[in-house]
Amino acid sequence: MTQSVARLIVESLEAHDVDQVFCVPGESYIGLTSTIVERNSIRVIVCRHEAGAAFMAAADGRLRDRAGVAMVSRGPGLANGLVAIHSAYHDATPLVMLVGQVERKDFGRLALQEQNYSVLLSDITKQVIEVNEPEVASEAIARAFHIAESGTPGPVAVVLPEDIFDDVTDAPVDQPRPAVSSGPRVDDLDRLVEMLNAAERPLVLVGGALMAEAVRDPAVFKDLNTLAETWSLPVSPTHRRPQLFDVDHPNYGGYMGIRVPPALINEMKRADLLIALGERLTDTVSQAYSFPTAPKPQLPLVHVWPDPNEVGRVFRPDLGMACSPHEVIKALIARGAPKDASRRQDWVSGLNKIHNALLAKEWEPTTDGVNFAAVVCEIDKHLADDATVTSDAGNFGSFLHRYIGFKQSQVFLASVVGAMGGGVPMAVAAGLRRPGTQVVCFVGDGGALMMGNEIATAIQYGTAPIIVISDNSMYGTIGMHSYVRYPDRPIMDGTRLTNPDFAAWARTFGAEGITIRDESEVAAGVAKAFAVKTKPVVLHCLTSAIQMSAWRRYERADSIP
Ligand SMILES: Cc1ncc(C[n+]2csc(CCOP(=O)(O)OP(=O)(O)O)c2C)c(N)n1
Repeated sequence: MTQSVARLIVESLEAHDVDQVFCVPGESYIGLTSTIVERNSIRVIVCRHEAGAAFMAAADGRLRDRAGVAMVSRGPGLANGLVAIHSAYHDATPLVMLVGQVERKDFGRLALQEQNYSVLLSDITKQVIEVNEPEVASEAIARAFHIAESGTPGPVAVVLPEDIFDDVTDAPVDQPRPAVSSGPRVDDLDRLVEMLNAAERPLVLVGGALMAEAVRDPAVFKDLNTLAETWSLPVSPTHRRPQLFDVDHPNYGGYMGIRVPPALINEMKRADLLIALGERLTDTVSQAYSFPTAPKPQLPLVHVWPDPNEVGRVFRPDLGMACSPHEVIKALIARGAPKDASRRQDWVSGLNKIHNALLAKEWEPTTDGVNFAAVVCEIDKHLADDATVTSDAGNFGSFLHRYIGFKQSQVFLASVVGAMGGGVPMAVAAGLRRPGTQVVCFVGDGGALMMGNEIATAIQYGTAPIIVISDNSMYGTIGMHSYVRYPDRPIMDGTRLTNPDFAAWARTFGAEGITIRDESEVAAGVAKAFAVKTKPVVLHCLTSAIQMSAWRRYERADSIP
């Protein structure tokens, strides 16, 4: 059947289960947008910034373990979205970007907003697919999804010239390629069992690839818990994956986040076997390549990640397994734990004791604003078992990881690589995908004005996130880094911010705005925010700058002007 390229692309998206796309419209792909709207099978979420649209699409993808879809205009539109594409690339998050392009007859003329996307995106996408012939349009969509979702997931861009959408073709819809995954080799399993049996102090890190599998199959959590309990293994969720293990599980071996506190990392370093299960072992997780050391780990390393190009890329593991981490867990359970696994109980309990001590809900008083710990602990009391928590990047995030008792039934979304701007859009996406459930977003005053404009999108589409702003009047993380690296230099002018009244700002969007100025107002302010439910709430917290993170304070308070 002959049909337009635009129609063929929409049917191809439908074939890939796409039910919503995030965009800022542009004339370069108006033929596609209008066809989607006319056909009315896919919801178009119109955003305020392309980074917002792409962060939302990435979050939507993570919530379904499918590639989310963003549509952006050529040149400036795509340029605005780069931060989210970069983040998805580092975070191994599947994402399909549909990018407008100038008309084919003008290629190479530096026509209005023209850009060579194969060059521009070469280092932050898995592939750029340029569609210049109507016949390959559907094949391009199918390839984009397959590449975005396979191996190490990531972003793929499909570049669509403005004049191609009205071309007609009789090419059929190219159906989705079946998902490809593999289980462990028998020889490798034998070796893994041998190593595990011999280990007195093994440590299991769990990360993003296991998280992705859990989205499709909740049995992942049950199996992980069974493995930990029967084989006597401590389990440590890695940076920005805190909900992979229940915080109060006795086998919790401590959160392997950014800069693990000394008491915990020193004990972790006593491990005699490290098993990374679905964790890439990034700079952050490996504590800047010091645990494990790169390229040769200081202890035996088993690296399980579903992509042979990744296993062995940075670290030289003693055993590399390019397969599904869940399959490894299931295979170990099937083999049965060794009879003397319980000999490791002291090791497990020792780590767990440190973990619990670190997470004690205690904090020091502050004189220059609310200690954000008080707010986060109060919010933790209100969080439902199926809540979604999103986080922007910044030091306020350390309070979440210290004071929120995450559970496997909850969802946590953030840019793992630490891009600012993702928190609010991810909360909007979570509200759309998980209607009727609690969504709480944490963001600093810096991040709030970087991408807080997407509150308008939340209002437009009827989602009701609670957006908690830690307003310490500074880019606090950078202030901290300056202070630590150059303690004698005056640092504040380079990081200080003058902010609006964020509660009043929220009200101009039609959201609720609540301000917390003092610790005595925390309980009532938080309760009021959770009671709203029908529209977005901004909980504006005037927080201490002296308490620079959950773990650190300025010793020289005089350095805060
Ligand atoms: C897009 C982007 N720009 C800059 C940075 C560098 N950066 C990391 S944290 C941070 C400060 C965040 O400030 P704020 O949102 O106020 O949170 P705080 O650290 O004060 O808690 C900056 C500028 C970044 N990670 N991402």
